[in-house]
Amino acid sequence: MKKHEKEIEKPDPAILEKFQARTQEFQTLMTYYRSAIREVETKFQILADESALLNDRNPVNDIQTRLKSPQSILEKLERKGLSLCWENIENEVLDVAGVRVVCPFIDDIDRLAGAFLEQDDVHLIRKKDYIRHPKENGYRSLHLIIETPIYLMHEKKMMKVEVQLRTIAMEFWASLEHQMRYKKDLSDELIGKLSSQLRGCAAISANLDEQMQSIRNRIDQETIEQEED
Ligand code: 0O2
Repeated sequence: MKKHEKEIEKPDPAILEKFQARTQEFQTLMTYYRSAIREVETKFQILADESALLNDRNPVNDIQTRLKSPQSILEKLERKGLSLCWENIENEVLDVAGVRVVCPFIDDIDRLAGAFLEQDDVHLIRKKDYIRHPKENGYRSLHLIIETPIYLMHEKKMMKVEVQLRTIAMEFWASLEHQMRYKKDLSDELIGKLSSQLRGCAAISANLDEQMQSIRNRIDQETIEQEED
């Protein structure tokens, strides 16, 4: 299983200044989020290891983690008309801690999400199913906002983490679409054309996921039948 943490982009000095005025406070909060990311990542690694052992197949292709940059946190708070403080970050920016789990097949997503949400110390806050209900632009993924404890020296603290589960095909599509969205020098005309092409690719990718799942199911069924004989 590959694992990597996205490099944190260099923040704008003016934004850094706002954060630096409360350095200690924010470093503490970010340390808590980093710990929560570790907890969630470990949970998925354990589920993947067990599945690989029982089914001879790893349901996790890749786990990516990221801590939202100070710049993005501030932008989100400003969009919501909120000031920069600990409470607003904790209550209103639900994706400071992000864990993305990339799976080979759609069924892997359902199984992993189910097993993860059944755990005693994982509390579901919000679920957005962009797989069953893709976004207008074709984006598909399962998004979960959960709360899970981290254990500190003298207290237990509940932390929110955004978990995104998607297939390899969904990840391929989303990373290209993300690049297009964040590329600032593309003309509106080109963005229009590329968006429409991407919508077409989203349909092809959804179809690919379905076909791959159906082949997977057929192989599994055959294996069961052979074992019964
Ligand atoms: P990055 O760089 O990936 O972190 P909320 O304020 O939480 O209620 P939000 O943040 O719009 O509303 O929540 P949502 O819809 O769950 O989406 C959050 C994240 O999902 C995004 O984070 C993306 O990672 C991903 N995402 C959602 N829609 C799209 C899409 O159309 N295309 C792609 N490529 N990714 C998408 P960020 O902060 O935008 O970006």
